Amino acid sequence: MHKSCLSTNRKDVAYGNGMTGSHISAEQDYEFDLLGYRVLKGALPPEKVRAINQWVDEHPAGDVGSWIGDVEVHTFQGADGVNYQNIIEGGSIFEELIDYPAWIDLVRRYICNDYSFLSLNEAFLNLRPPGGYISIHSGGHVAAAPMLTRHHTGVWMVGQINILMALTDIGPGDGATVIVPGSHKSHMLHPAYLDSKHTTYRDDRAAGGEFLTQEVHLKAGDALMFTDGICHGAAARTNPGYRRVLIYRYSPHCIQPRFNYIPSEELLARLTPERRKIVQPVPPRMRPGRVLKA
Ligand SMILES: O=C(O)CCC(=O)C(=O)O
Ligand SMILES: [Fe+2]
Repeated sequence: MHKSCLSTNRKDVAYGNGMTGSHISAEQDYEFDLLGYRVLKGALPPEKVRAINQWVDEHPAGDVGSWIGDVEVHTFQGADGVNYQNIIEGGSIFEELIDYPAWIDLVRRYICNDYSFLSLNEAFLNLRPPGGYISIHSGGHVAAAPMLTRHHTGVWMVGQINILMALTDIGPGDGATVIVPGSHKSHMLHPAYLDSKHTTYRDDRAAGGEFLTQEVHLKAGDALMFTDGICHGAAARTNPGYRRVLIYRYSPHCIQPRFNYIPSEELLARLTPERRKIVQPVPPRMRPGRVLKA
C-alpha cells in the first residue's frame, strides 16, 4: 500500500505528502488539478534562449524528411509549420532540458508518483510561419491514455504533460497557444468538434477564437506546462516572421514514445543516468549478437 494511503493526516493523504515532489505546495497542486496548466515564468534564462535560437539560425531546416544528424525535419500537417523532431540529438543545450530543474519535479510528481518511470514521449522544436496554426483538440471526454488526468487521494496519474517553451515573445498575432482552462475534466465535446470531420477530439480550423479559448501569451524563456488532456490548439499567426517554440512531452514509461526514435549511441553515451532513464526507460532487450535494424 502507498505511504500516503497509510497516513492518518488528512493533509498528507489529500496532497500526497511524502511522495515524489512533496515540496510542491498544496496551492500549486490544487491549481494544476483544477486548471490543467501553469505558466512557468522565466523557466529558461536569456542566455539559454539565445543559444537555442543561435542553433536554429545555424541549422536551417531542409526539406521535410531530411535529417540534420539524428534530428529529423518534419511536419504534422503543413499548417503547423516545420518541426525539428528528436531535438535531444541536437546537442547539450537540448539534452539539459530533458530533466530541467524548472519543471522536472512537477512533471515527475504529476506523472509518476512512486509507481512508474518517466519517459520522454516526444521532443521537438517548431517554427510556425505566418498563417500557421493548430486546430483545437483534446478534452476530458477523450478516453485515451495520454489525455487522462486522474488524482486518487494524493496519488496523481497524468498521461501526458507538455512543456512548451517560448523561444520568441508570443503575444497577440503571434500564433499563441490557446487553452480552455479546466477542460481536461470536461465530460462534453467542445462545441467546435460537433461539425468537424473528426467529431470526437479535434477540429480543422485554427483554434484562436473558438468557444471559451484563452490565448496564453509568453515571453521568450517562459514555459507553458499543460496536460495533453486539456482542450487546446494555437491561434493563426498573423504577424510576420516565425514563432519558435520547443515542446517536450512526458508520459509514464508504459506509453510508447510517439515516433520511437532510437537514441544514437553517441547520445546514450553522453546522457547522465537520470536523463538516460527518461529517454530510454526500458532499453531494448534481445539475444546477444542481434542488432537493431530500422
Ligand atoms: O503549437 C501550439 O501552440 C500547440 C501545441 C500543441 O498542440 C501541443 O503541444 O500539444
Ligand atoms: Fe496538442
